[in-house]
Amino acid sequence: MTDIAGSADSADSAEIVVAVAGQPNSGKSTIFNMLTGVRQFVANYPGVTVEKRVGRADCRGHKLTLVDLPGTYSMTSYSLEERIARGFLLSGEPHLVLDVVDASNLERNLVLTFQLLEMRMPMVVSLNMMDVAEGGGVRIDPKRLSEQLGVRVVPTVAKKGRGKKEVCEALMSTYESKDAVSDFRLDYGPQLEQSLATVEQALAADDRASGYDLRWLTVRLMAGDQEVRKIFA
Ligand SMILES: Nc1nc2c(ncn2[C@@H]2O[C@H](COP(=O)(O)OP(=O)(O)OP(=O)(O)O)[C@@H](O)[C@H]2O)c(=O)[nH]1
Ligand SMILES: [Mg+2]
Repeated sequence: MTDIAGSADSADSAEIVVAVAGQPNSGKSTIFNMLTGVRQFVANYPGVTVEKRVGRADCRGHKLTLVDLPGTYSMTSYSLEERIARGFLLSGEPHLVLDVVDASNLERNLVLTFQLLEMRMPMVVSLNMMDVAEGGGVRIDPKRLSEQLGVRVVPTVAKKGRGKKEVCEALMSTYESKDAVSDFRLDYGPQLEQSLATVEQALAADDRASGYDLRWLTVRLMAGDQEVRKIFA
């Protein structure tokens, strides 16, 4: 599965690699800075000149390598940033995704969260900008959201360093739990679901699909994703 994946030489194998993903301006870099402090360096993604920010953190005695991904509204393949972010997630290098969500813009931000969940990687949601959300009268129940998404949800105010310990704890608990991948499944409605099932069945017998999550591959193919289509070209 190397066609659309872009790996990078950022971590020792003993380290836990965390990809920090999220929509533009959700506070990814602030969360990244909060967790890594000054232990940062800059590299490039293979083949492109886009800056790759990498940092180190210690969580509960474990060494973490964090990668601050470019901000993307979705996880398709329409822009260079999206291809880079998705390529890194699919490279097999990250063990965990930290999805930074702007709590004051929850509905729009969840579009990306759903796409990340469809990639079926162990994930933690940082419900950031809680101060802005609360200031605007938005009330979110993190526990309820966590139950609905099937992942740990941690309220944060990254700008003030609030939630650092809790994010660390959630990352480690997710890493250590055996059923770390959420079974959340977006329902596309009876008609589409029928078509998805047919395509997924066909893909199950196709060697080129091996190594990918079949449901994710099916959804992306049916959405006309050019990068994913290349796998079958
Ligand atoms: N009020 C408030 N501001 C925040 C919080 N977290 C981040 N910010 C601010 O929001 C702005 C955007 O934060 P960044 O960390 O640069 O966001 P980003 O997701 O890395 O943005 P891109 O890399 O451009 O996608 C900055 O001015 C931060 O200081 C928060 O929890 N509360
Ligand atoms: Mg940033």
